[in-house]
Amino acid sequence: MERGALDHFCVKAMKGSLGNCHNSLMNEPKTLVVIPTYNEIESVPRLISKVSKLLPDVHLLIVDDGSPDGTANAVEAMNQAELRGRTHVLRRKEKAGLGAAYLAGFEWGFAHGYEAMVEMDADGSHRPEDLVKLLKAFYSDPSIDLVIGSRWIKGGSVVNWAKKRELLSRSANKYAGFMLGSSVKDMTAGFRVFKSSALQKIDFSTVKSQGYCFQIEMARKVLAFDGKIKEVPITFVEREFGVSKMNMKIVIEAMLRVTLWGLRLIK
Ligand SMILES: Nc1nc2c(ncn2[C@@H]2O[C@H](COP(=O)(O)OP(=O)(O)OP(=O)(O)O)[C@@H](O)[C@H]2O)c(=O)[nH]1
Ligand SMILES: [Mg+2]
Repeated sequence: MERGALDHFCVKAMKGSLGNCHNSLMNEPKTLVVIPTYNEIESVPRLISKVSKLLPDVHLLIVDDGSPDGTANAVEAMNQAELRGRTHVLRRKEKAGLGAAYLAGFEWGFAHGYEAMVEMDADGSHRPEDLVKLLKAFYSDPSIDLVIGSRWIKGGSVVNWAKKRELLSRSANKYAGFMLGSSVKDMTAGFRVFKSSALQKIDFSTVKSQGYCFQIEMARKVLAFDGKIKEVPITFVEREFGVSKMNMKIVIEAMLRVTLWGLRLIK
């Protein structure tokens, strides 16, 4: 890995000691971890603490859609108390879907000049130790546009998922791969690192998906400009706290759009 690449994040996580950490305060943060939230007050403070301990150089952006449980206030309080301004909260009025929340987060990231933007769920399913792996892969190869944390490649796994849920995800990914002619094994994965300049090639006004189909659509758009995608195995852990926002509407949206894209009935 290049020296510059290592400077993006603390190597403490990889070498296991504070003494091996690069002098993080000397470096401009170049990586923004975007975390959309809706009623994640039990999960997101734990996640923020873990990520910022493991990766002191990254900044975090919580994109909250007016969570009635006070998620945004809790994060702001935490930011003042222990995080010293490394975490930002983008408050949106109402629940408008994962896709819209990410696009707003990316726009914020562009405006603040980050070079890389991470997508990460708030619910603990995406492990901070895997984030270290994703960033390492991303920064080790400047030609990469998108790193996907994959459950469905060798070395990837899911923990505490019902068989039914696993089957749904595996089949959805097989179907998407087949319909879209893509060799990406986990198109629906929501744990990713995008190069900002790659995201800037995408016209956000053409991104229409809201649920996890958003992930398929974004991967598809990267493939459309021949962007380089690398999958890195991760361990996905079922959420411990809070409630899943997955529902039938989200599944149908994905099935429908993938079919229409595959048959070239929509762009
Ligand atoms: N801002 C915002 N965040 C959302 C919205 N819907 C889901 N999220 C967040 O997106 C992330 C993923 O949502 P989950 O409910 O975990 O859905 P999922 O991971 O697809 O499904 P599960 O595996 O069942 O948890 C979590 O951090 C949610 O809080 C939304 O409409 N707006
Ligand atoms: Mg989840």
